Amino acid sequence: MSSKFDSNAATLSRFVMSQTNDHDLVILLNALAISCKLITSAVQRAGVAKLYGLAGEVNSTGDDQKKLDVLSNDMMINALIHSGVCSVLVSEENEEPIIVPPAYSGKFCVAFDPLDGSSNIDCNVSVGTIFSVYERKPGSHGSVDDLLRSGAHCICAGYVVYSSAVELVFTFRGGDVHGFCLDSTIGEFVHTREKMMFPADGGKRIYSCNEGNAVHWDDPIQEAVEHFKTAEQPYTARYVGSMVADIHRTILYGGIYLYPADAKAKKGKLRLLYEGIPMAMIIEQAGGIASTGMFEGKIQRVLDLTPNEIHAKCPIIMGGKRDVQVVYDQYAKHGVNVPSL
Ligand code: AFP
Repeated sequence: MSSKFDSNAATLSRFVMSQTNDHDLVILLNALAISCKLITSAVQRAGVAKLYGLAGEVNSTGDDQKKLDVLSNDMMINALIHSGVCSVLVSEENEEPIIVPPAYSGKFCVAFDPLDGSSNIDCNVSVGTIFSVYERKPGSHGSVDDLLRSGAHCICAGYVVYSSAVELVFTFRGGDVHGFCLDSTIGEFVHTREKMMFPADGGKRIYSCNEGNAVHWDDPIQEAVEHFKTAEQPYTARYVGSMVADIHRTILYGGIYLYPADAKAKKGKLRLLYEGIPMAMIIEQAGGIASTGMFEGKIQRVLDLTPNEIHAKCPIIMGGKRDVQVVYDQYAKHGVNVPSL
């Protein structure tokens, strides 16, 4: 019988329970989903609830904190601590790691950017949440060392984009990438995209970067972007300035996203633990490439990097093979050893 009501809703919780026997992991993803629903409510009511503007503090990155940054951070921290399954939390908004009190402590360590793209908040442009999950090392009671490990140790990663729809995208290590839209009528994330994959042919020809930094880029990056603009089939420029929105579009439509190292920011801008690693895991498991471009003397895979501190940065070149190859070709012309794709 057709009906506008779903009598068999494929919710996020149901999906997670079907994928793992680890009850603590189910609880963790439930806590993450709840925090993202709370953040959705705050983002959607930002205007009427007078949540635009600055909170008056500066975060770990040196950026001015917005009121919504602070509120979203509190929402995530409270939900994760009270889940009882986390021992260490790292947030973009907190200089120091948060060690969960023993009464609530559990086996997971979570790094997150509660509200990425917050400079877009006050004009209602898409923002997002990004998270990566690690398990404590055997014998550890929870310390930053549990998180200062390469992307190979990340067990699960995801992001939520708060936009015309609210969508949570996540993957378990080695698994497929799935998308879940928030159905506001039932307050649940519902499975809407199965096995998300980059368009096989590279998809739309889109390049996405902050070209205001172009004078600081190295020659191969400048030449790659020039190639995108002057190719026989020229590319279109799209740049939201919220990594979540730019990466979400790149996975769905195709193209390439670049935030490279440059002469003024030798490690790039983006943060490894809660931007680079989770997005790299999602990108690779959706069939894309997640590279650093030239970083510390060589071209590396983002997931091979090990952060030396919780807010470590990394350059990012992410996209489909067709377009990352263009960047690698420019490096090869300059005599750099490039990985084969
Ligand atoms: P904000 O949260 O300070 O807006 O930074 C967002 C971000 O970390 C990432 O989401 C964007 O892709 C990138 O920075 C934009 O940086 P630029 O403003 O330098 O282009």
